[in-house]
Amino acid sequence: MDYNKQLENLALNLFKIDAVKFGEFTTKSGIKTPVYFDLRVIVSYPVVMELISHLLFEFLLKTSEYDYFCGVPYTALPIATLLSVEAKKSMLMRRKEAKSYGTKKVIEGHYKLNQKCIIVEDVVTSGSSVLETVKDLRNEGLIVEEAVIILDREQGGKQNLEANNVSMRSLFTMSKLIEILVNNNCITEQVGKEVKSYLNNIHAPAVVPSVNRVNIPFEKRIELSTNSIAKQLFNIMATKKTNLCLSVDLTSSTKIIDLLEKVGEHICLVKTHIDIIEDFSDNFIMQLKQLGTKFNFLILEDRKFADIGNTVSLQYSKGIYKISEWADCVTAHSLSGEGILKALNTCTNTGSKGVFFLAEMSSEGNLITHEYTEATVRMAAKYPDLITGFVCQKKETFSNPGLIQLTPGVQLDSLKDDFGQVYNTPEKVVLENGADVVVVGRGIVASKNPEAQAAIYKDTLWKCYMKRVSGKLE
Ligand code: S5P
Repeated sequence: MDYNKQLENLALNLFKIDAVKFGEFTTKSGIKTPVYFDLRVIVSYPVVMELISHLLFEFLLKTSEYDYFCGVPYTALPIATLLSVEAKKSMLMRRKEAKSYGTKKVIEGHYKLNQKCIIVEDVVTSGSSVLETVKDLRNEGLIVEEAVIILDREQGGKQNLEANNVSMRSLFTMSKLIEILVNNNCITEQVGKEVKSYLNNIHAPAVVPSVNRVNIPFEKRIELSTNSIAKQLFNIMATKKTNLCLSVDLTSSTKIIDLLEKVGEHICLVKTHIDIIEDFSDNFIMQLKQLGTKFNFLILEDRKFADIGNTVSLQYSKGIYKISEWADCVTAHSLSGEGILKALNTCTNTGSKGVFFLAEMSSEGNLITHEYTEATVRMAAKYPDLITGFVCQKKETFSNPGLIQLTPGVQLDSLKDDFGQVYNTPEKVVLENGADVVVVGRGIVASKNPEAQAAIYKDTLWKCYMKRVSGKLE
């Protein structure tokens, strides 16, 4: 039987067993609704349970890659169990309340860090129940990026989940279910119309993205990273106790090397704009790499790739600079699409590489919109081995604790430059805005005593970070 026929069969069964009802009800999110879906009853109907799990497996899960299922308690638990048996994949169980004795575990079952868990849920209205489960699983170091649902009420839940980096697929949307029930004379056209107009008018409130990555110490985030440069950078930060990235925006290679000799001990990362250097040479690269080894910092070439993939692959590996041969990581825009990441990914056969993807910018009047930022974060999720983190300004931008937030536009005092750069203080970017690595350029480079200034930035930023992870925020 084809998908639509089987779906119709399920819809009629659900109606027959009173799992979908029409009248006046209030949902868990406090929304009044003329239609109510109550799947708790399915435990009394094994044939319906089997049909649901079979459809979820056949049509939504067959091509996915994952290690575990976790049902949102309680209604989805039997479905997750059946799926687990059908797919021969383990299941995890989330407790609603942690045990007050013994292990105090929230997640039951055996699991390993960085393995993928798929969420199973019956109905999504706002997505908040799914997100509670996602949060607990992520706190345990599991990767949660997908949810499969029986019914999407189409009231904003899908968008709320996407804002938290969870993509959602469902067997039915509410409109599809209503259409089937009207076509089969289970409900009148009038009831169908009422439900449709209700769906158009009532939306679930937006759910604030979970932001707990900012409370996890760098050393714990090493294990949560899937990109080797992010792992190295977290490690350097934790051991050197610095989250300062120096942007060496100088045009003379000798000046850059002299400066790094002085400040190398204070930084975890150096950020270059290789094309502004007037006396570039291979010798400069050699010296830069030697300093990186001597002081234990990584090199980020801020090339901000933005062209089509083929051009980017040439810009990355050819020309005078041959960036791919020496930069540990690079910056790239998402503007021209996924081709950029594909290109950078294929050129990374020379060892471990990383990309900081530009999701937001610090400059006044930049054209990046909220939608652009969200789409950038979603695009990055497809390249877990390549992406080191995001260049961004806000902690809400992404939630994956294995990725690094790199935030530029920081100075101790000045507010703006003459060309629209907007500065925030170290306190603001680390404590309020969630910056992990903080980029400082002219705040150090243009000061009278860069060495002393770098030490001040390093100490100030590290104190803010320590305060943030200690949880003692006012
Ligand atoms: O949004 C951004 C992204 C970047 S990478 N805003 C930025 O300022 N940058 C870079 O950070 C910019 O190219 C420059 O190299 C550095 C900030 O330098 P500063 O002198 O203003 O601290």
